[in-house]
Amino acid sequence: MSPEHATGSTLTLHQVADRLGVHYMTVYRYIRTGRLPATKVGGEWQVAEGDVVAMETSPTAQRRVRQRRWDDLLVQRLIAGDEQGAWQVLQDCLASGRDPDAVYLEVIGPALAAIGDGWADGTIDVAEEHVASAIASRLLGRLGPLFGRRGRRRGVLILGAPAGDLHSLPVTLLADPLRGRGFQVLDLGADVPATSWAAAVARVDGLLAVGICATSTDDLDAVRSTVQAIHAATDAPVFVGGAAITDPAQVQTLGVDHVTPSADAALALVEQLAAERRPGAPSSAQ
Ligand code: B12
Repeated sequence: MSPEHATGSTLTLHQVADRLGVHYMTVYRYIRTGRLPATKVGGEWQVAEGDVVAMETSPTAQRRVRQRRWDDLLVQRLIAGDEQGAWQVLQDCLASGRDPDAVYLEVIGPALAAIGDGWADGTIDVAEEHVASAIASRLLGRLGPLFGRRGRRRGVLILGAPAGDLHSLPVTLLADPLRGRGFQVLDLGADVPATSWAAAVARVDGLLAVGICATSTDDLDAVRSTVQAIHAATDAPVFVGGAAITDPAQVQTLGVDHVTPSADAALALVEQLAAERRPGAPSSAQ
């Protein structure tokens, strides 16, 4: 509780959530990240009402209300197992003027990350997280056609996750925005053995690049052997990104050509590789 708001009544996490019109997980995140002062009393978080008022009236909070927190709304529907409601949130978001890229990278991605935080904190159980993931997969399947683009393909890309890594959603979350930019993307999905990566890349002539998405930190050895197998089968550059790619020293041991710390960085890299591929374009090493 901050000293200047120490008087007055206190609210529970759920009461604060109702008051601010956000999911209780979001309030939990505010507390954990220090944005909302709180104290734990008998295992329950308590928040001074004055601190809630301060948050309600802050310019950031007001901007949020104006913009609507689409990711919060989506988290609520996903956790409730309400696929139709989740779909409606995304439709409303698109109708408000956000483009499909923003829906993927600024709404669905952060909503999934929030659900992962809740799972790690114990505020969301495994069943809720699994239901949310299954709905998210179906939502991406329904949204995918929005990224269709007519005209000549700008190059072929192969994306996927290494053996042992079951996270396919982050792959699709990048694959579709790349399709929207005119690239042909083969999405290999999750848990792809190194030999299958090698076979897949060898089947494509003139491959622009290969992207490995490593989400589970347990699977970095698999990334290393995947990179070796791909390099033995194609000259195409290999880039790696994803939540597991955090330690620069570790990254150096993976043997990749490029590292992409975010979806935006991955999109920019592919654009750069396509530009370099154009006849007469100067080539650049990393
Ligand atoms: C959904 C989910 C699952 C689902 C996956 C379903 C599916 N079909 O994908 C299931 C239930 C299978 C699952 C399993 C597990 N999960 Co999980 N999961 C998640 C969750 C909630 C969402 C993943 C997601 O889609 N994120 C959204 C995208 C946007 O996230 P992103 O990584 O930032 O993706 C972007 C970047 O990678 C970027 N990018 C940058 N460069 C590049 C390059 C390329 C080529 C690509 C494609 C993308 C890319 O673009 C992406 C798109 O924006 C995350 C939480 C989280 N924070 O992500 C946990 C999370 C990833 N899981 C976690 C864990 C621990 C597990 C399990 C070990 C749990 C368990 N005990 O069984 C298992 C691991 C199984 C395995 N062997 O892989 C941890 C990972 C911790 C770690 N770093 O190792 C997380 C972070 C949860 C947490 N907070 O602890 N999980």
